[in-house]
This record gives sequence, structure tokens and C-alpha cells, in this order.
Amino acid sequence: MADVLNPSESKAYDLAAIRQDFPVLSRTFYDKPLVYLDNGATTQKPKAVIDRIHRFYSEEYGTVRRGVYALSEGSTEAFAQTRETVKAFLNAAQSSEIVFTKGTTEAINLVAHSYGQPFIQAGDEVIVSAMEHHANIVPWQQVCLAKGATLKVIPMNERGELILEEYEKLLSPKTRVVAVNHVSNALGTINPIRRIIELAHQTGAVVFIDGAQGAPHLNVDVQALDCDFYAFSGHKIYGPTGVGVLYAKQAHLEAMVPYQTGGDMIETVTFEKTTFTQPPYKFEAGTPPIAQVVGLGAAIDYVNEVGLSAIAAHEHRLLKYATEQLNTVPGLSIIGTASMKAGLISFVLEAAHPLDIGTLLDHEAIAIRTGHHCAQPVMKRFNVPATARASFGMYNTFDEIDRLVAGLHKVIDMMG
Ligand code: C6P
Repeated sequence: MADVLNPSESKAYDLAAIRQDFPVLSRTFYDKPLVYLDNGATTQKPKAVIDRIHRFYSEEYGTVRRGVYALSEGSTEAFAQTRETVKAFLNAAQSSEIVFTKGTTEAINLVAHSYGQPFIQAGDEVIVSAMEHHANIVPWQQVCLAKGATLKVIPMNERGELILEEYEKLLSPKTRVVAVNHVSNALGTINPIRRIIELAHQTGAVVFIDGAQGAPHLNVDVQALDCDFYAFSGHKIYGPTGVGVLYAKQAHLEAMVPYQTGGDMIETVTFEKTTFTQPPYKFEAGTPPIAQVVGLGAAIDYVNEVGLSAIAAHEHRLLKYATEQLNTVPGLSIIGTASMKAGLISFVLEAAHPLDIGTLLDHEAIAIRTGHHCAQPVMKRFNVPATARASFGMYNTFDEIDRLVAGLHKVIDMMG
């Protein structure tokens, strides 16, 4: 299938131009052009982000919120601008609801600690789902252990969809927090988070949405969703590593205890007593990842320029085509066949272990992820040790899917 879509689509979505924006996509491995299909793990960076970080370090870099000199003031402004950009991106009510973290993992740990500490008590319950990444299980498990609370799990069906009737049965006045992902990194399922939030709120629970695989692919409006917390990672949305976002309703941030303590999150310090400053700074102890935050701003600007709806539509076409094509590969089973999926396909082959698939595809210059994807309970639920996973980004093409399918045929030939 040709790379360029039909004329009206190609006008709206200039795939060739987008690919030009990502320098790494012109690389070859083993004399073959790179096919990068591991966007669920991390995305490649456009020139706009690389250049912004380069320019920032070359000409503008200084500390933030601490200096009275021009470099520091400029950096403080650029840093603050990203908070505004993220606020608009998520449609948060105010920029003080945007906390910068190291990534989704740190955002979840922050909420589990800072909300859990004051608000989860012995006998309370926390609900997660059967398709969570370890990052959205373990912090909640630990806070439950520490507090004498119980962790409950929303089950899923054979297609990898959460069973909402079972979720409703789990909810009770004891439920303090419901923590679920927007999109599963192991199955690709898009969860009905609006309904999940609505039901939780009816019992007085707050909802944490792990948006690591959601925000890069779907429009998110935290006010329309009415979610209490939403988190995502910069590096999965074409931005740098070392930076992530936690959105939280202002009232929650004010009631929560700090996660880390130290410089820049205080109002007054004496040896007897410390008072803390206002959110979001109350949750940003120490010198933050300044250039990474600025780079994240450039990444979101870039995504906005291409258009998240257009990206989602393109990835959906890729998903549809890849699903059809992969289903023609002998002995291949797709793990996760939900009716609502993002551009991510987990699969197993009768002929080869996922690790062998990944290694052999690498020799075709095709990068996919293999393993349990930090979601061991999902592997157990589907009775597989691991899967191979192809996950799409804004720059992937139909030809690349053809390359993947051809690569899998080669794997079968070699293993057979
Ligand atoms: N998933 C993958 O699937 P960090 O590492 O903090 O940026 O993101 C953690 C995380 C949390 N939730 C979900 C749903 C995720 O998918 C991830 C990261 C990667 O390949 C690495 S395991």
C-alpha cells in the first residue's frame, strides 16, 4: 500500500512532511531503512524539539524562580510558558493545577503518597484495573499496605475490555481512589474513563487517570471528564525524557501533603518548623528539569500544529490496516481485541517466542517491543509469558506495516 493517502487525506495529513521533521527516521540499520514501531515505549523527537532544547542551552539557559538576572528571568518565563501550554492542552481550569514531575511514574507515586497519606485510612479501599501498568499498581499497593487498606481489581473480558458491571459492584462508600489507565500499554484498549469517573464520583471516590498512553494519542479535556488527576510523560509525546505532567484539581492539591521536601516548595523554614508554599510549587521540590520542561512545551506546540485529531485519525487508519494484515499471518494471535483501541497491537506467534520475534525483526531494522510490558497481570490473564508489540506514532506509514508483516513471514520461515 502506498504511503500517501488519498489526495484529500494527504492534504490534511502531510505524512511525508511530518517524517521529514524527525531526523532519526532517515537512519538505516543493517542497510535497511529504520521502521520504528516502539512508540508506546518512547517516541522519537522532531527537529522543533531538538532545536528548541539546543537553542535553550546555547543561548537562554539559567535557573528558574531564583535569579534576578536576565538569563534566569528568561528561563523562568519559558518554564512558566510550558505550564500554560500544558494547561491549554488538557483544558485545565488554571495553570496551578499543572505539576511537573519526572514522568508518569513519579506522578502516580506523588498522588499515592500525597493524597493517600491524609485520605486513605485502615479499612478503606482503592480500585485499580486488571490492565494496569505496574506503575499504576505498585504505588497503590504500597499505600494500601502501609495504611491497612485493600486493593480491589476491576476484571476484564477476553477482548481486553474492563467489565463495568463488575466495577460498579466493587464501588462502595469505602472506595477512596479509583486508578485506571486511559489506554492500556499492553493491549491498546481505550477505557471508558468518562463513565468510570462518573460512577466513582457517585460514591465519593476520586479518580486518577494514567494517561501515559492516552495524552499522546487522544484529545483530553480534564474539565469535561471531571477527573481528579491525570498524568502523562513527556517522552511519549515527542518530548524529552525526565519530565512529565500531573494534572490535579486545585482543591486536591491544596489538601494534599508534599511528596518531596526541600528548596523552592517552602514559604518559611526555621529549625523548629516549615510552612509550605502554594501548588504547584509545593510539589516541585528542588531545581526542576528546566530544559526538559521547555522541550515539552515545544513538543506540545508541535503536536498541536499537526493536530491531535488528525494524528488520532491517522493512527486509527494504521491500526485498522495493521490489524487486517497481521490477521493474515499464519499462527499469529492478537492479544487485546477491544472495540475501542489506540494504535498499539500486542501479538504472539505460534512459531516463535516474542523475544525471538523482536531479535529477528531487529535484523530487518524493525523496532518493536517484546516482553511483559510492565504489565505482568495482563500476561497472566491472557496466559502468555510475553507478547510482541507494535505501537504507532504520528509518523508511521502503511509501507512500514507491510515491512512488519513481511518481517514476520521471515521469522516464521527461519523458525520453521
Ligand atoms: N510504558 C511501555 O509500555 P514512565 O516510564 O514513567 O514514562 O511511564 C510509565 C507508564 C505508566 N503507565 C503506562 C500505561 C505506561 O505505558 C507507562 C510506560 C512503557 O513500553 C514502558 S514499560
